[in-house]
Amino acid sequence: MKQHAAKLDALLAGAQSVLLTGPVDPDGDSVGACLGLARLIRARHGQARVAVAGDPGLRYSMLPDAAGMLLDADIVPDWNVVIVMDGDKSRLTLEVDAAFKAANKRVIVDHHGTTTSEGYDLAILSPQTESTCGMVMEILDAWQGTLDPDLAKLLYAGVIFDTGGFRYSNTKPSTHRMAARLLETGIEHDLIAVAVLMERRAQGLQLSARVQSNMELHHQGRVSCGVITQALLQELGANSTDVEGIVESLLYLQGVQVSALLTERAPGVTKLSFRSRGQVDVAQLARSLTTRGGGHQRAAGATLMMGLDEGKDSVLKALGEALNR
Ligand SMILES: [Mn+2]
Repeated sequence: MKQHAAKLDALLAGAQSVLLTGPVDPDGDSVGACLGLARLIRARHGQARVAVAGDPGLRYSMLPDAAGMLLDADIVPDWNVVIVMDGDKSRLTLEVDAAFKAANKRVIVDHHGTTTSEGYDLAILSPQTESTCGMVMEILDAWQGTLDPDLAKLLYAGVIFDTGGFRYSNTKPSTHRMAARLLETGIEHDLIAVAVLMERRAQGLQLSARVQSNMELHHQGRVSCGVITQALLQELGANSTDVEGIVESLLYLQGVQVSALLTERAPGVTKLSFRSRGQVDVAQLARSLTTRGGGHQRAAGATLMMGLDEGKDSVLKALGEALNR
């Protein structure tokens, strides 16, 4: 990481403007990593205008600096450097993608195994790190920056999101060592855990109940599948943040190896989320369905340019083949 951090430092020297961004529908790790690295860059490259693109939603609005994030409508393609974090450029929103393409320098900082360095001036990739926030911690150390409580809150949000509160297989001794350093700054970590992992809107609980009661089991009970239509979202007054956590709730059923959740985005556009217990590499599976897919071995997603029924058929077919391999 030291060499990469030095390269990033050199690339940022003299930059007038830096835009950091995660993928569409940013999660706790991408919000924490973007806001965290933005703080480091502001402290080190004071000449630059630094901003983070994305909608923090209700869940992350309590994090430091979240109120200053730029919504898509406010993004003009006039940034010297665009840094994509925690998900590759295929998952940018239209407005951010325009800024990315217009930038002088393009950077990726990511831990997703399906992300490649192609199309970037600098690629900092670390699939072995549990979270992109863990990578920001390494950049902090390489730059000999200061870990203050606000930065610690941001990085803690990311590390607990991506490890499911230190429960997933990606949790390592280094993850706990990082968490210990974050807690030593005196942050109220329990409040971050409630906001990031536990609290939800009533609409989200109702949505979860409806998806669970209509869940289907396939392939001898090894696959659970849930479906969310636009009509259901409208009926409950639910939005995309209310969908968080539902695909996990379908995974830990006895016998289930993979859970799949299909959400209707628009007519002919379906968002797919996968979770796996490890037997099936769902990042590869998502990528095999579309180039707009990828993620981690046990947590992945894709945008399918097809309706819900067609999407479900192709997902179940691919899962059947993967399970019988
Ligand atoms: Mn991540």
